[in-house]
Amino acid sequence: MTAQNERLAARLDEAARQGEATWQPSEECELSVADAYAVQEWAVARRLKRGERLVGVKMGFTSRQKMAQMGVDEAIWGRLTDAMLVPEGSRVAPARYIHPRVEPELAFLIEREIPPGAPPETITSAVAAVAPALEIIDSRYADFRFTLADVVADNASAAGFVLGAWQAVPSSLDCRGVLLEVDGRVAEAGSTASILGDPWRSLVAAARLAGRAGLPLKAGWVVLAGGATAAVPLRPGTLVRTVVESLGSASVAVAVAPSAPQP
Ligand code: 0L1
Ligand code: MG
Repeated sequence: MTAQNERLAARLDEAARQGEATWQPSEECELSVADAYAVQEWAVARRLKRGERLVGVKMGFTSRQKMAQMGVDEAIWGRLTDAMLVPEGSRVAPARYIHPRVEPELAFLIEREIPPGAPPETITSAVAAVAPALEIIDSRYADFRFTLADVVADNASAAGFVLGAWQAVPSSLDCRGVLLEVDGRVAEAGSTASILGDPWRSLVAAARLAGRAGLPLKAGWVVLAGGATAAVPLRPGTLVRTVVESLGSASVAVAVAPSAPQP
């Protein structure tokens, strides 16, 4: 770890802790994607030192549109800790985030450790269950503006996740309808096909990318496969729910922001 990467990791970690945006590494230095993953690992290591536990990984840029927008042909990944888990149906405090957005996802529960380099059949057969999920993304950068390396360093904007009830693994997961509702109204509609064409492909990519970093997917871990629709702002006082065809739902409420003190 270079002194520069260590400094970037500390700055990003502090921005997440304080819920305050910071500037992009690309504004002050040249950061390769490999360096950005090192910054991500170091920033998450600071969380682990404070007592958080790694509980899985998330995939990002898993839709063709997002990849094209970023000019990349590979998805990115980030690390999930237990402190990011928001219990299903609970109420989160908006002050915890900077400018959160929420997107509907599919989650995999890993039953057996997947060693780096495992073939696709080993990866898919290591899954115990699947669940509808919501991911809360909260870029630590102003206006959600970033380069590829910036967002990788920022742990792929990971901030929170909600898991619906785990379900037995169905024979196929592609082309399931997905709704994202805000206060009972459909805000976005999509399909699990938007997740790399098939969420199983995203799981295989997650095992490959994390494995490349020397991180085997462990028993009990969760893999968030990627957004099935565009993300929408997570606004105070709203209830957000996703419904995934034949798999159920996951929801989260956002508390009303505390009112400003009266003069
Ligand atoms: O989970 C995602 O696909 C988001 C990856 C990071 C990019 C963003 O913050 O939109
Ligand atoms: Mg996501």
